[in-house]
Amino acid sequence: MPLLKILHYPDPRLHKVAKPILHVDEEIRRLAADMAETMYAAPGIGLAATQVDRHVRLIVVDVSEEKNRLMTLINPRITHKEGEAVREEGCLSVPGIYDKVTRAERIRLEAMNLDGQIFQMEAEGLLGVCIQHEIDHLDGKVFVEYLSRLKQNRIRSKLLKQEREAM
Ligand code: K1U
Ligand code: ZN
Repeated sequence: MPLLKILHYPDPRLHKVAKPILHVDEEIRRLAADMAETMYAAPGIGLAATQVDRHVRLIVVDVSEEKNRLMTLINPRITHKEGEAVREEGCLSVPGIYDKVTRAERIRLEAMNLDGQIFQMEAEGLLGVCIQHEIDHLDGKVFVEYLSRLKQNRIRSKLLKQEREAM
């Protein structure tokens, strides 16, 4: 299965809002499998379809040490948020940049699985943070947008310079 190319900030395609998935078909299942392989290879603990330039509401997440608890969430929607927690985040679309972000400590969400069944779940800790981070991607938001304008400008310049030097 092919590894997918991950878009890097400040690529404007990272700000597109993803569309809901109406039918879970073979194409969606293939995309989910390719995204999981790309996430594990990166390596990362999450990946949103937006990051691989596919603008549909699909995310994959696996925060386990053993990398054996893959979750594929279709049309994920947060239905309840509770508390506040500050955690250091990274992003495969913003390589080499880590910073603290404040998010809800606990979330409840609704999503569909690859069999097209809707389910509810609760998440906290790293899983909760990662799901919130990935849903932000589907809404066209990159974690650096929680940082100061000064930091955002520095990150943009640094990554543009890295891209130029890699060419
Ligand atoms: O969305 C992404 O770009 C994936 C991102 C998810 C994430 C990490 C930390 C906090 C919130 C969301 C990553 O996976 S960055 C890489 C990373 O954190 C990691 C990589 C290997 C092992 C452990 C963590
Ligand atoms: Zn990210």
